[in-house]
Amino acid sequence: MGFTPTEIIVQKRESIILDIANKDIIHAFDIDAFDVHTILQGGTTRVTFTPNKIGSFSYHCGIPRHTEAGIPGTISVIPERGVLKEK
Ligand SMILES: [Cu+2]
Repeated sequence: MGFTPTEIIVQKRESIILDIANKDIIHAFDIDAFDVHTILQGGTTRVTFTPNKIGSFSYHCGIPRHTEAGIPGTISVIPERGVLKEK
């Protein structure tokens, strides 16, 4: 009922590809902040998205009752390389 790792750090506007392995019953991978909602069957599921805002956001399994039982992870989005100050 948790993800490993529990924290990922990415850059804003970077194309993110996550290959998520699920060795358990059906789960989901949800980052509400970026409207990412993917069902994880057994095996590996690829999730792609591009974070468009800076900050700290949580990801979790959105299957009913799993959210409450699970341990959310944190995705930290940092400024793009070469951008010193965000407006
Ligand atoms: Cu789950």
